[in-house]
Amino acid sequence: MQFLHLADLHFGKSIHGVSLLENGDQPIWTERFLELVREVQPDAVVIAGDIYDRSAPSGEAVALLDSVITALAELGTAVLIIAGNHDSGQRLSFGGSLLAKQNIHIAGVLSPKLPCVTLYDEYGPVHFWLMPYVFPALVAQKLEDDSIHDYDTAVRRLLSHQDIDFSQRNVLVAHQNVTSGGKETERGGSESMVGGVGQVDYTAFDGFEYAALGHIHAAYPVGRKTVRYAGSPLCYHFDETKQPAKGPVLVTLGEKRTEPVTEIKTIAPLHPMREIRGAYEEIREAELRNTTRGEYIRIVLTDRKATPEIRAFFQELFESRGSVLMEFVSEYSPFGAVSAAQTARSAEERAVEDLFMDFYAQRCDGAAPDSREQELLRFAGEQLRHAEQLGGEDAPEKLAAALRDFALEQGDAE
Ligand SMILES: [Mn+2]
Repeated sequence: MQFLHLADLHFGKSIHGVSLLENGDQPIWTERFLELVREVQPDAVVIAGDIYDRSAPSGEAVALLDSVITALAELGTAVLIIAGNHDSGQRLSFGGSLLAKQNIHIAGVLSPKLPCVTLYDEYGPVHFWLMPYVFPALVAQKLEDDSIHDYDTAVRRLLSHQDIDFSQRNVLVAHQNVTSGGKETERGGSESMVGGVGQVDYTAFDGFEYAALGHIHAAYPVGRKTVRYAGSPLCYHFDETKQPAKGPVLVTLGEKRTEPVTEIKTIAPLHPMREIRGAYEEIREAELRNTTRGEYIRIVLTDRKATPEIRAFFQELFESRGSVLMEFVSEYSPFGAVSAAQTARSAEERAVEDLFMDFYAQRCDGAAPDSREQELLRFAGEQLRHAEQLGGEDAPEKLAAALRDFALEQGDAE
């Protein structure tokens, strides 16, 4: 059996004010992805969360997902989708039981018994367990177990609550911060700090043939080859241009007790991202000669300040080539770097933690919050996003109490 594992589509995402939907990046990626599906003809396509960039996606983002799953259904490919921390599980589940009849299975809202989809090949059944993004309070609520306080415990208790026959082949689809031995791994750069709080050790997935993970935007295995992040389909941050290739992972499952084979199938982006670093004159010379078209560009000046005049020059040059100058910064002046207009434009696209980090840096002369403050900040952001999901009118009081407990706990730990 073969399936394509992908994750973190973030349909509707903007980078530096450029909409990846309107500018064609995500629609073209979708076309190229469907070409890949036609070529490979997998039994299933598995999407491990963060389908949309925000919980209330735009009409265009919804239409794009609609076109993908419709095309996959027509190709006869099973589709398995879970909600990530960016998705609204409820919205994603719309029409879920009807779609299931078309072999499109969406796990949006967490239920104590996870949806399990069984597909068959010549070696028998393969059970796909669909676990939408979970956090401790949610699992505690669903399992009516007050003793769950951390992510690792939450995921293990939830899995042990399922009736999984490990003598058969099982695949888990999950969207969590999975680590090996507590070591934080290669982040994509574009995850922001969202959901960065709780680690789940990869050993929680022992027994599964394969764990199809989403959440971290880099593509890599965690702990063992077959617990794996697919990575986001496109680079969402300039730091990610330095990462190894990412893209859908083609997973070939053989018989029970044979190791699955994985292969990364890269899909060329419509607008490749490129960072240019150096002295002004050198960059100017090189770029006047370089006629590459249709790129997303970041310039880092190393020898002078990033003035509006220099910015205007490059902006015009790149625009004439169908490229976009997304970032123009100087290593000399970290705060003159991003223009106020740019910051304002992208503010609503960013996580509250990131906005606060910027605010903090501006107020404290470039200093960053220390690690304890960062943890607190992550925790607060996480709780805010969860408040709606958990419901209840006393959410603000609960948040305040949770923050206080968390701060005390962190203080004790130090
Ligand atoms: Mn995520």
